[in-house]
Amino acid sequence: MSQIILKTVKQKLKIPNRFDVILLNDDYTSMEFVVDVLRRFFHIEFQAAEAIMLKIHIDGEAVCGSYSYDVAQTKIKQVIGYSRENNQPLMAVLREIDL
Ligand code: TYC
Repeated sequence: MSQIILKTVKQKLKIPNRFDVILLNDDYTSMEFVVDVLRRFFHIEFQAAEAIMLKIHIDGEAVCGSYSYDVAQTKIKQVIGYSRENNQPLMAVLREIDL
């Protein structure tokens, strides 16, 4: 007797990982410079950039945007490169978002 075997193939759809880019506070980077960075690399308007900068100043850090891994890494390189060119110690890090 012939048999028909039905197989269900589970499609694994992987949700792409997202990463927060976080700026860290320090005692030396000027507030104006951080606002410039937020506008230049994260396309945040002036008032929102000022609010985020102050949040970093008070809390020690703030999320500036969330991106795919490659874009997040590029943002961090851009921020750190631009900061060093301008003799500022500003640091940016990446954190994976739990989805
Ligand atoms: N704490 C800095 C100061 O008082 C300002 C600052 C804000 C530095 C945010 C870094 O990511 C930063 N000049």
